[in-house]
Amino acid sequence: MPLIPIPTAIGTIDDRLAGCGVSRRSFLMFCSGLMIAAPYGLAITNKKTPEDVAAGLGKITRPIVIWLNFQDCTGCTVATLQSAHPGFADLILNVISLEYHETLMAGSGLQARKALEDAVRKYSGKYILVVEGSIPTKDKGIFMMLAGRPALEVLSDIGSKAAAIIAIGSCASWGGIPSAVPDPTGAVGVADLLPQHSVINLPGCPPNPYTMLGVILQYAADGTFPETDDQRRPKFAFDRNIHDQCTRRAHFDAGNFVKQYGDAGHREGWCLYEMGCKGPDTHAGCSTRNFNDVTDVWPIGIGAPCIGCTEKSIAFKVPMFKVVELHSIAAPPNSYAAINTTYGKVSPLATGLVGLGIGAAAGAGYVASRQFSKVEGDESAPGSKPPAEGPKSGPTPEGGASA
Ligand code: FSX
Ligand code: SF4
Ligand code: F3S
Repeated sequence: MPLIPIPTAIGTIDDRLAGCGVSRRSFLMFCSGLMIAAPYGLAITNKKTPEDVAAGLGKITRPIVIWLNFQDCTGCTVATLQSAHPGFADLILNVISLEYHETLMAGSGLQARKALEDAVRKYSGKYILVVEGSIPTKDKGIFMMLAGRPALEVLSDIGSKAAAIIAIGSCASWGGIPSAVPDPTGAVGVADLLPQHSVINLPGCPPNPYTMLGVILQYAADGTFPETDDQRRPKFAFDRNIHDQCTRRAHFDAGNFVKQYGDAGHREGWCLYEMGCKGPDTHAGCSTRNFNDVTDVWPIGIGAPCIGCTEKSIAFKVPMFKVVELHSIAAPPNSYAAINTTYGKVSPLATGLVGLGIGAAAGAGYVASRQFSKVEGDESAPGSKPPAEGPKSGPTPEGGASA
């Protein structure tokens, strides 16, 4: 992809930070946050230390960003608002140059419209367009009008003048929630309408803001997008399977499954597979990157199954509680011992090699037969008893703490 010249009047990130009194320490924290969010596969973070990352980033001319909202819930914007390193104010004022974002700007009506027109004219061919939300196509797109023009027309006009387009969220990537059956507006994503354009998809409902930031900064640094997969998703953020690094994975392997919200297994943090968790079929970094800069804040971390929001063929298409087929990964390895196994007894059979083999096979068969028990009301796990019901320490439903 050819290099896109970025206007120099905007200045470098270093200049801007120095001029605004943002501390070096704060910038280094931002850089280390990016390194954690994108440990590999992103050129700007492929460095040894946060200082090295800061040295590279500081020289980048602040990228010009125009952000359009179409059919969405504004969740992508809200997730970005929660970014802490840098804080949102630093992000939009010092790291990037956010020229237009109708949800965040003070102006409205004609004033806002003029700001958009001015930005598009001034930076034509040089800005990064971020699109949030899907675009209605049915009945010539009359379901969404912006200043009297269908969203379809606005996207085509402003998108064609952008240097590159980032489709943020599942709605902008391929339709998302508005495209769910019966899809009354004919909702599609940006790449469906501008297939020849330089469009990168950052699906998620919402996506992790660090992914967007990494992509924007890499583009500003050398005019390229990171390597993508066949769905235009950057590999650095979507190359891994949720299930592989899930904090509840040991429970899956041991066959410890939540059967009902609030049951004993749910309170103990057991695997949500039987509640419809789509983690085994979903590619995203949520299990390692979390949200809002707070450890374990992500769907499964707070006790909800993954709905596969980064997968075009899953979220809003497959019913939420439907159990997914296990394709690439095997069912829980039969050789794994149950988590709550008891110790201290040696089977007489296990004293010889033959005995070991027979014992393992018999035990594995028993575990496998119990891992996906279809017995109604069976809350137990193979080789274990479910955690006892009854009073526990910790928060009570009323909000107080029980002894
Ligand atoms: Fe919402 Fe964005 Fe979901 Fe969609 O995120 S969080 S419905 S992906 O367009 O605002
Ligand atoms: Fe985690 Fe879901 Fe996999 Fe269970 S099925 S280990 S909750 S990703
Ligand atoms: Fe989405 Fe699943 Fe992550 S629902 S936010 S991909 S855990």
